[in-house]
Amino acid sequence: MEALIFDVDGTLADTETAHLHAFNAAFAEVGLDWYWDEALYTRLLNVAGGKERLLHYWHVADLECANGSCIHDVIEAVHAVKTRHYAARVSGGGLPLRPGIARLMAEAHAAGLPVAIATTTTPANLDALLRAPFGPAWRERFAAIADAGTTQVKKPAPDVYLDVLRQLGLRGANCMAFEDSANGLRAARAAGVPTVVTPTAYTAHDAFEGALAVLPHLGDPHTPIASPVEGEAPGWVDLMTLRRWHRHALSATA
Ligand code: XBP
Ligand code: MG
Repeated sequence: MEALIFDVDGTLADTETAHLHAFNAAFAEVGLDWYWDEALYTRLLNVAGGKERLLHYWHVADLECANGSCIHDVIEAVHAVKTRHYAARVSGGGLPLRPGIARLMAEAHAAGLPVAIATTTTPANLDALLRAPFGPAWRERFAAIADAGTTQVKKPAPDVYLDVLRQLGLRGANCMAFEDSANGLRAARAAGVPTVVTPTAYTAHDAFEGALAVLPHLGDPHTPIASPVEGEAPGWVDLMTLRRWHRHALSATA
């Protein structure tokens, strides 16, 4: 196992409620009488990418528009306002990392194991979320980053994972991915990356066949998880566990 590749939204942190509130704040600010509740947003999350999600909602809601160009302009404008609201909500440490993330990244750093990010979210969201836990130089923690600024085609397409693998100079099979959603799992698997899934309430209903493991989160000494293996003590996922799971995954495909 030569690198860890993390998704962001739902994986590094449980961010989608903050995204939802930011979308609704943007609708109100621009004067759109739209409101997304959690049930609708959970369904809309099947479309990765905030701009793509807005366009999907526009078509599903069969909304009027003078001509095709206005849809594009409205979506760009609404999404820029939404990104400002999201950054305001999560910057300054408003949203903690999920259990095990900081610990696993520290273990990887101590072991000299590269850590990367493969996300469909907007670059500005990364800075707002990661500046607090990792400091202003947070980008130095990551050997490679692919996001909506570097890669146009969103998950479940593998593009962000292929971009990260190209930057790392590694094969997908030699890495480990961490995701929260079916779209993310499909993207990582399409790039050949063995994947551990830690769903959130928004994605708990997704289907995760092909995942190496599906866990409530990665755990920590103070927030242990029930062991994924019957009879093993509750605990947390550390590098040794991941290397063991990765070896099993490689031998299963050999
Ligand atoms: C999840 C997404 C993003 C966020 C909203 O990204 O699909 O679109 O929901 O962020 P990840 P934007 O791949 O990290 O799970 O509005 O910036 O797209
Ligand atoms: Mg995600």
